[in-house]
Amino acid sequence: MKKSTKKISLLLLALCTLCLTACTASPAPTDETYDDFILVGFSQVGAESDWRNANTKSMQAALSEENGYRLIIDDAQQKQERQITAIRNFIHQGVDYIILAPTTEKGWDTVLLEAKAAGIPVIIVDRMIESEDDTLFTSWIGSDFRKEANTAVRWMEQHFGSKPLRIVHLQGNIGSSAQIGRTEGLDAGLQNNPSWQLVYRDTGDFTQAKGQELVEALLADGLEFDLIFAENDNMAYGAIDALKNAGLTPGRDVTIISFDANRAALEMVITGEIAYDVECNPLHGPRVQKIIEKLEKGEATPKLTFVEESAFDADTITREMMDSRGY
Ligand code: GZL
Repeated sequence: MKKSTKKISLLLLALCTLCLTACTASPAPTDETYDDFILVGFSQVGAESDWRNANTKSMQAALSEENGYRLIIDDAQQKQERQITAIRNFIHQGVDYIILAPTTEKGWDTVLLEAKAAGIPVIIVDRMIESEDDTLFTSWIGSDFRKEANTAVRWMEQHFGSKPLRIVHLQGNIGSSAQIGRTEGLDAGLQNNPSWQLVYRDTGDFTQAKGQELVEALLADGLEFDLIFAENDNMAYGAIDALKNAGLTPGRDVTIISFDANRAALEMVITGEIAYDVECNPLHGPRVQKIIEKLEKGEATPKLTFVEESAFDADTITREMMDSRGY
C-alpha cells in the first residue's frame, strides 16, 4: 500500500477529533492533511500501570512524525467498549493501520470485521484476542503469559520445595491474556505442589491502588499468608505499601512474586522487597514499525511474534542489566 495519499476532510476530522479528544492520550491531528504520513490509529488499554506507560512511549517513539507516521492514540481506560468506539472512529478517519492492545480476549469479531471490510490492516499487540477467524488481524506481537507464570512457579519450587506455603493471588484484569496465562501457571503450580495452599484470590485490575486495598483488607481480617503472587508490579507495589503500613517487612515476613520487571520493581528486587520478578517486555514499538514497513512494501509479515523475556532475583540482577533495558 503506498504511503497514504489520502486527504481527510476537515469537517469529518473535526467531528472525529471532538469525540476522540476526550480520551486520547495524545492530541488528535488538527487541520493538517496526511499526504506524506502513514496514519495509524492505536487503541491502547489505558494508563493503569508502569508497563502500560512504557508500552505507549515505545509506540510513540517508533511511530513518530520523524519516522513518517501520524499516530492517534486512544486511551480506553481499561474498557473494551471504548476500544470498540475508538476502532470505529479510526475506520471513519480512514487510517492506514489500526493497532489494538486488547483489554480482554473475547468480543472483537464484529468491529474487526468492520476494519477488514474497510481494508485496514489490524496489528494486535500485547494480549491476544480469541476468534475463530484469524484473518481479522494481520500480525500479533506479545508475550507468552503462561510461560511467564511457569518461570515464576519454577523459582518458587526451587526456593520453597515441599514446604507449606499459604498463597495470596492478586490477579490482573479478568479475561485478559495476561491474567489468564499467569493464573493458569499458578494453578498448575498449586496442582503439582500439594504443600502450597491458595488462601485468597481476587483481581486488583493491574493497579497499585487496588493491590493495596485488597492486601489491607486481608491484613485487617487477620488472614495469615506467606507469599503474594502479584500478576504485575503495580499491584505488588500496593501490596508492599499495605504490608509496611501494617508493620510487616516484605521479603522477610512475606515473599513477593511479581511480573513486568519495571525499573522501579527491579530496585525492589535489589532491596529484597520483591523476591522474583518475571519480565514482560513492553517495547513493542520498533516491532510494530518493522511490520508496517513490510506491509507498505507488500511483503509478508509473521502472524505471531513472541517477545524475548527474562526474570530477575537478588542473586542474578545487576545494575548493568537494569540500565540496558530502557524501562
Ligand atoms: C502484559 C500486560 C499487562 C501488564 C500489566 O503484557 O497486558 O497489562 O503485565 C499491564 O502491568 O497493566
